[in-house]
Amino acid sequence: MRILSIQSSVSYGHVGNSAAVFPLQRIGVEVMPIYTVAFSNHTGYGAWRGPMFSGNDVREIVTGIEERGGLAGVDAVLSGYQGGDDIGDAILDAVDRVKQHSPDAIYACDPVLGNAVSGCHVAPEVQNLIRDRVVPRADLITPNQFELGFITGTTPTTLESTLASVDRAREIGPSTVLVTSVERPERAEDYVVEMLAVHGDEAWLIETPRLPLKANGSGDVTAALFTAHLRSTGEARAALERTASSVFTLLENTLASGQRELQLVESQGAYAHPAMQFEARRVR
Ligand code: PXL
Repeated sequence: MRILSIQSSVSYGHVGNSAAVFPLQRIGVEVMPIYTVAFSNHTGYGAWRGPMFSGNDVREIVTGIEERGGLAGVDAVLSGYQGGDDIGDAILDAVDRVKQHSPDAIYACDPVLGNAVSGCHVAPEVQNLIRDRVVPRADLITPNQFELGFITGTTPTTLESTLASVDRAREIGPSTVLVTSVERPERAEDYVVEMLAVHGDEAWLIETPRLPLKANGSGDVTAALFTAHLRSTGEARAALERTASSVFTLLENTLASGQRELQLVESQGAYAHPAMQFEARRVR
């Protein structure tokens, strides 16, 4: 399996490609990372150093890979958080060029906008670009519930309304949707986290205990593993169960370490041999 992954690099800690690449490699994926920024650390610290790259920088790297024949045999293009507003067009350009050389490749887009608690944390022009031009071109999207609402102009809250919003999203373009956090006021328990995967005519829901930590980069690992597992198994259930298992163990290890950054390398066994401690339930 070969994945072209267009995301951030950070030297200290793990977000973007610095979170996605190693777990993918650990499960045997040949990753071609392209960097959108080269920062010292993630922006959650409030201060960071290092350059942002332009859309043209990204295009140059894609061209160089193309000249080596590296856009053939690609299974997926993966993109995440977009800093500048010209990166979106460069990503769409990369998707076009990959699909020319690898017609079966899918475009997996994590439409990073923000979350229900802190609101949107990307610039308004990037939000609109993602909703209006990027998502329609994606085959797989991995929004949280807040992002799903923004993309579809809906307010998903219950499981039913979340499924309806997913259907809306699928009319816009992507055939597969992974909702990475389903918050449901109809459920009293706030000690669980739910993820919902809709693919073909199946919808699968998985529940994991809610751990008391907010770790930057966990969404990037989730999107990367789900993309690879979906591509290799073709099954939403298997992809969801493996991904949830790996990410939960990663978060458990991170919590136990007392560190702020994901214990990404220490958790390597969880990617290759997930404990499979959770079972998905079919909800459609
Ligand atoms: O996890 C997404 C992400 C990507 N890139 C950078 C970030 C973050 C989240 O903090 O700071 C630079």
